[in-house]
Amino acid sequence: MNRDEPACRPIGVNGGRQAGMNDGPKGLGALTNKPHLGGMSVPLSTAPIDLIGDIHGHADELEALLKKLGYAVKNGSYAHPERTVLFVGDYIDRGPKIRETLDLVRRMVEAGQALALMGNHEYNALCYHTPDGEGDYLRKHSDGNVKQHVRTLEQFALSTAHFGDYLDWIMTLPLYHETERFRAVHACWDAQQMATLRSRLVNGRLTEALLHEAAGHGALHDAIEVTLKGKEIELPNGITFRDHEKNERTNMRIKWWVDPVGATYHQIGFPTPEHIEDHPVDPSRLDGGPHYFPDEKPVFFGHYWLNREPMLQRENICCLDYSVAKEGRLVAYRYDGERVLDQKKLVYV
Ligand SMILES: [Mn+2]
Repeated sequence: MNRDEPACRPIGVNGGRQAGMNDGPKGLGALTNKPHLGGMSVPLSTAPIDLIGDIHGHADELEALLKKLGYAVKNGSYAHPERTVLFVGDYIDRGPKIRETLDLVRRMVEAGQALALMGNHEYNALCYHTPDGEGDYLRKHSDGNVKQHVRTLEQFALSTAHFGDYLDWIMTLPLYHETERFRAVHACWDAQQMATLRSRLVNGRLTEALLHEAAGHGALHDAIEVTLKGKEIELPNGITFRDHEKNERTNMRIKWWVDPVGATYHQIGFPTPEHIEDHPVDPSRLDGGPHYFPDEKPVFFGHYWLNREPMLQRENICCLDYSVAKEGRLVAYRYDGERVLDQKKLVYV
């Protein structure tokens, strides 16, 4: 596809974003400092919260899950008398109701009922639609990338301006969330990469300048890649496999909470591709900080397209992505501040 065609035109990212949106009375500031939860005055960090996994345009399942969790529409937005929601990202891509999903999530955020993190698909969309100043875009308009982004753009075909407005909103989403009780991120919490994000992002969020910087090489690029897409390890002996998109891969995603020292590929893969011979892992092939320890705060994330019955990975590790976009489940964890997570608090449709 030619980049001059309407579906590929850069929209929204360079203008029209509401100045000071991050500092307004809504969003993170309201949630962490002055929550208005049905008249209660409790800091969200200790308030009950429902963490919800990757939605990928499945708005019907999202509504069903919210209702199952006791949320109901109030003043145009889903709300619960005592609880709020944290979404771990990936609202777009696939379908069939990307626009409805964005509308629902955004309304909850703007009503102070939810916090929405950025997923890799939102980040990719920002890069795809942002000119690099040299005649291309921060995410190249290669055939593969065009094919991926068109699925989302098709649903906004009648109103690219509307999607531009959503890109501006996506730009305001934080890349991580941490309270004294728990942590949440789209794909991976790595101490070293998080230190980079804490020192570089503005209130956990990107700016226009940081978006451009991250598209190049360097510490910020690496930190965003790992945080939004996960940690990977190169497979031994030139072994490759095909992922769920049928792309040939030379790396596999790993359980970043497992000590790689003494582990084998089967033990550390998340998931381990079929037909991979089991060998000890060479930990020197892994970048970044140490693995996530069992005595750290519970951490919630999505991203991994799991395809089994929802279960905890460990008592402080909870992946919430069970492939709703591939006939799987949309999953939530009902969190009440506990240090040790409880399998029975996973709720799904
Ligand atoms: Mn993802």
